[in-house]
Amino acid sequence: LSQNPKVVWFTGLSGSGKSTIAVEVEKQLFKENKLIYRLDGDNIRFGLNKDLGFKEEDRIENIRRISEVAKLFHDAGIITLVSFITPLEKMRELYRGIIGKENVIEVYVKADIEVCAKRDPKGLYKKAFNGEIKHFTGISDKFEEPNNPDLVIDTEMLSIEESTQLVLNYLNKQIRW
Ligand code: GGZ
Repeated sequence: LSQNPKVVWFTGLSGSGKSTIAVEVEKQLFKENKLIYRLDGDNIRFGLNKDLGFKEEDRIENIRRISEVAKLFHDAGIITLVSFITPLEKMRELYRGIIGKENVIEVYVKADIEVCAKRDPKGLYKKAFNGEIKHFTGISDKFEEPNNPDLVIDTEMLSIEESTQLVLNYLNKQIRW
């Protein structure tokens, strides 16, 4: 457990690298025997939030519930890595309000929409361009760049290893393990 646990909230476009980096950070901290937990689409959108889609009100409710869960983990002293697009600044204000601004580290995983669309690891951008997926972030739905992130990770410039290291360095400065 940590004396001053943090919620590390990764925001960024689909395909920007949020989950990849969060997984790598988790692996490294796990190796160091740190107590951590990771929340992402795979364990939240298929369970707790399986009733929610991608309309704005659903995304807001998605973020609200995730924030409440992250707050519980934080209360328990567990460092929590949270990786969701979180496309609008009002959603980021929502999680800061619920978890407490001082308890959150906001990491903007940055890559241009063209780059994400080219990576297209799951073929979702192709579907969004074809109109098969509506409300797709960055294509037919809004993504606002964060106003004041604690850390910006430019995945067009940095490797996964370098990106992971930047997050770990930042955490090691902030957290008393
Ligand atoms: C954006 C979508 C959509 C739409 C399905 N828009 O790259 P992925 O696949 O694995 O991660 C994306 C994930 C986004 O869910 P979040 O819960 O992170 O979004 S939010 O924070 O805005 O609530 C993507 C997939 O779900 N996906 N449809 N329309 N991403």
